[in-house]
Amino acid sequence: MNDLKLKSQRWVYAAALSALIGACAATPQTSEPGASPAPGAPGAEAPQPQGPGDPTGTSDGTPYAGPTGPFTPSGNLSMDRWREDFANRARSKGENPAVVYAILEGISPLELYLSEDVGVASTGIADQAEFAKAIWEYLRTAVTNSRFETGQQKLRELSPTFDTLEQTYGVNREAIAAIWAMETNFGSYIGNYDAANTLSNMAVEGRRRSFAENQLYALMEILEKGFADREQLGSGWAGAMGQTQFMPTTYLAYAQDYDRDGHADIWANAPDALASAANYLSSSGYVFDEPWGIEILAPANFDWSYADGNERRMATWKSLGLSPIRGGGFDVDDNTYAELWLPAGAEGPKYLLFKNFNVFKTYNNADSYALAVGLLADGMEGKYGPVAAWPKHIERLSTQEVMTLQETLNDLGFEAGPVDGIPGRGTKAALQRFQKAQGMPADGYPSGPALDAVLAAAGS
Ligand SMILES: [Ca+2]
Repeated sequence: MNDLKLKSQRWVYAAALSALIGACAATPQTSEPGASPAPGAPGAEAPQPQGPGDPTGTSDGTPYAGPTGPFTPSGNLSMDRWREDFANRARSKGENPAVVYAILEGISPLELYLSEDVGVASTGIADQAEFAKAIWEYLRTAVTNSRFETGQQKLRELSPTFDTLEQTYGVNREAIAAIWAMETNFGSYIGNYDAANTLSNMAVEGRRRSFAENQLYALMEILEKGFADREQLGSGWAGAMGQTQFMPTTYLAYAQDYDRDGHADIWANAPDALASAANYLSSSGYVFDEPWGIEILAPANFDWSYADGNERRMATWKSLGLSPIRGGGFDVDDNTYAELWLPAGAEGPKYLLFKNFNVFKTYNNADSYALAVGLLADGMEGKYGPVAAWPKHIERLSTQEVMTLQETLNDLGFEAGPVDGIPGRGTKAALQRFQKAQGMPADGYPSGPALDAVLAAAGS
């Protein structure tokens, strides 16, 4: 923009108009599902994305037909009341009564959501592995030799499919395969819940009712448009469907019918599922051939307060003395932005993270999940990590101790934010400010020694 400001306003307008006309003339509508570019036009060689299905192309286009009621009682009064009310609202919104019936008939209470015992109902929902375990414990079950081997085998078996996916969506094959591994262990475990049932349970449970009802509307649309059959709509316990674990709204927005049989079958058809994941990653901003992260070494006495969540140009990181732990130089442009991240403090593995790391997090918003995806993708290329050892010898903090840390940092004026026992970015930043003020390595790692130092400074 600075360059443009030097030119006259008229020139800018003329250039923009000419660029726009040029773009319209030369570029086919490559993002339009099913569009075919003119022969010889740029992009004519690249395969075209294909949306969730083409009901008018392969089905006869008639509306979904079937019984419209009455519902069989579910055995749970709250569920029956909610269903009557929701079905009425859906029909008055114009949903096809046969579709409403097909989605909501046969639902039944799941202990996971509707147990009388609060302890049962909250387990699994609140206590997600990504947050409860040490990161190396999480990675030990997520990033395994068996997944590297299966991944390499799948990449060989489906090599032409992955070629097409890279060309069409601009997402590296190992990244797609790593997501596939994380979500359903390469399609071997797609969950044995019925999506409509688990989402109905979520709606009745109530905390996420409007979310669950929106997902149920999306299921109705999938059925109405003939993208999938009623029996296909299986999911995991939270309603995520198929080999790439798409919520119904995500399916409608991103699912792809790779083999063009009229249905985006993310459940049984691996290429459809992989194209869907690639389309989602691509739409989330994936940068082809850019690393998700590079494990680094830093010079002695490096100021770890640079690990503050801010992105800086590679030129800056190089000038600060960071280098790849595997040796050689960074194979990334100096103007590319990266964030310095210490998943387990200055004594553990340390990474420069690039845009693709955050793209992985659009799938599951946990740093540990994105790290697992990245490590799996690298391992499928024979590049195993992390190179540095995890600092298992440093005492980790319990939830109660994290709360003490947060409370004490707040008392000392370092503003750790809410005292919730979760050592998030706010807690780490506050600890870094404390460490820096004390002349300690400012890595923000909420460890036993860090808590001791904070308590000592508070005189307690
Ligand atoms: Ca298909």
